[in-house]
Amino acid sequence: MLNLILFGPPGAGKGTQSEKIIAKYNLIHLSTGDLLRSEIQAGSELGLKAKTLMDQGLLVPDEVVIGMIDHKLKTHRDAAGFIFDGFPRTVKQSEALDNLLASYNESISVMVALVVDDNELLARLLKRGLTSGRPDDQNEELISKRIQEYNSKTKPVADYYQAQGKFVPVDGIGEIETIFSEISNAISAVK
Ligand code: B4P
Repeated sequence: MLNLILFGPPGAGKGTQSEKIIAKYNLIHLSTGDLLRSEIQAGSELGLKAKTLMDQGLLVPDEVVIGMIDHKLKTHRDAAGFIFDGFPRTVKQSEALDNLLASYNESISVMVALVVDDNELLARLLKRGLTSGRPDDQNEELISKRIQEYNSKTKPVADYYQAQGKFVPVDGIGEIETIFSEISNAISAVK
């Protein structure tokens, strides 16, 4: 089974590259951002709570996203593998993911981290905000808050997987196809 974490700050290209990886490797896509946005759209209680936090650029509580991932892993027991996009975003989420996978005798194969500087992230997200309708892409202050949350809570996740020898950084600036080819190389090395 191939279990890939696609890691990086907001706007690094995780969603964009996920689509290409899924098409090539036939993996199940687990994007906590997409799952949360579906809950918001459905108007569920969980969605309403998540929306308040997401609209402020803040992370949603660990228990909420861990519960969603747990549920998805249970419903895709026959998958060829998973791509975790936007998850884990805290060390607590990383520990929970490792434990969940261990309960199926599985583990993370590799973490690919897209490296993009803050100015480029801001430019990309403001551009996406012109058409995405996403409240969290709408202004500079909110995007800076998301980057701040990433730096304080999410960056340590990279160290967590580096300590396991699973961390592979990839330059996330440039042509989408070039970046995808670098990611494919990182996957081939563990497949
Ligand atoms: P996410 O949905 O994960 O949102 P994201 O980080 O903005 O997306 P992504 O990085 O995938 O965007 P992409 O680069 O593809 O999270 C949203 C919110 O949900 C979080 O802030 C948080 O509140 C909550 N949340 C989600 N998961 C959570 C968790 N595990 N724990 C707690 N809270 C959680 O796209 C960006 C733009 O760049 C696009 O317009 C794209 O076209 C462009 N782009 C991509 N690659 C490019 C390239 N090479 N060159 C130029 N532009 C490029």
